[in-house]
Amino acid sequence: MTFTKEKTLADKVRADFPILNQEVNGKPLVYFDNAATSQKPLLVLNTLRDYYEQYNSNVHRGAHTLSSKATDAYEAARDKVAKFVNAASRQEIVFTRNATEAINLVAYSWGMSNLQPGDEIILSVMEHHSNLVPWHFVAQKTGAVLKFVELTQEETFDLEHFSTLLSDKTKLVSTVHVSNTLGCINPVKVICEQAHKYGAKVLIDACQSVPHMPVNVQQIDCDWLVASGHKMCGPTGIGFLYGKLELLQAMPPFLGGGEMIADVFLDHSTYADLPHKFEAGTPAIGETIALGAAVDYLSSIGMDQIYAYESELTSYLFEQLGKIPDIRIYGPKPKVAGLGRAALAAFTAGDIHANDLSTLLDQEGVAIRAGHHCTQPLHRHLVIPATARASLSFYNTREEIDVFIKALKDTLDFFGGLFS
Ligand code: 7TS
Repeated sequence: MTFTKEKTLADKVRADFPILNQEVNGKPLVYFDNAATSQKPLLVLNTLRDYYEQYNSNVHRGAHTLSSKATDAYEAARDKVAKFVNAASRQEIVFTRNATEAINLVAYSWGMSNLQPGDEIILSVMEHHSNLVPWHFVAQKTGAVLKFVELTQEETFDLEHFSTLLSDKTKLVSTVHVSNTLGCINPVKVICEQAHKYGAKVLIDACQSVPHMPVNVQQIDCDWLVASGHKMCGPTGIGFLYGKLELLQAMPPFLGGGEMIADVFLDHSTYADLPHKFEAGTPAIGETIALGAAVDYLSSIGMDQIYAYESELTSYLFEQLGKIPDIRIYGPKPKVAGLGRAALAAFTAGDIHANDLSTLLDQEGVAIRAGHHCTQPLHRHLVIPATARASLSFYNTREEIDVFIKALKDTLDFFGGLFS
């Protein structure tokens, strides 16, 4: 009797990602840097090419056929993103260049005009620089005070500490859904519930959750949520801001120019309705349409399926890394924190510098990231200069984890030999 191995999700989708089928330094590529940016399926590549090849034209202005086609496709992408995160209205989705720009939009538009000296903004020590630096600007300009949620023993978001920071002074909580370094999945629904009791607004940085699990803005009940297209199988140069309608309506424009106006006079102007009020100038049209294709692609697989498969990979990755002495992985163990964790592992290996590890792994065709991953304050908090990080996606396999583990062991043996 012959047994046929059941096909994994990666087996089913792998051929959609031609970039994965190549050798790097003479070895088959193992791409484990998905938290930095994901790879793009053919559907997305073809959608981008079709736009430039067949109907490249500016949106919202021309009465000609190509322009109508581009406008329809651009606005259809908004519908797709709205449905993907379950926004109550398509007007609640604003396209931005990336998550960083979306956070800056909220910081400049809402933060600069709503915060007073002594108001408090709660962030956490695990934030990406893009959810820190814009709030530094706001605090410096308005006199608002920044407070930081620390970590539990398991290196997750400390809800107890968070509740001690909340008060009537709290005007904003801005925090990450899934940490790009610790991999923890933060209890964003509870965070919103608690913050709202004090009348504070909540922004969720969903860069590392939207590509890997179902995200439902109405269920979370966040006031804003941001994500980057390039981490969710879409192109670079496109991301989005979700915001509750009334809040976005009350916020002043961020950037001024064409597309965002109703009427312009020499000395003043009136603004377009949402979401155009926040989309000044010619947008990234092809990239937005291709983001719509990425959303179609992810939806056709199903975010539940993606999360379930990636969770299996996470367990296997931890099991294998756990067998190597001197490896210290940061963040919670899979399934220990009750909230699960993302398919990434940031780790140190004894005294070996993360950059040296990643350079030697690259010689084996394995792409991982080394450094502070734009979470310098978190690394300082953990008293480590840098980590090496393997971050996986649904097109990765157990076999690739085996290759990574072997390359890592060989590298550690090499360093062991050097120092013995
Ligand atoms: N927030 C989180 C949680 C992120 O992981 C990143 C990017 C950003 C915000 C910023 O995204 P951008 O598209 O606006 O630049 N994180 C990473 C990373 O982990 N490695 O490279 C980029």
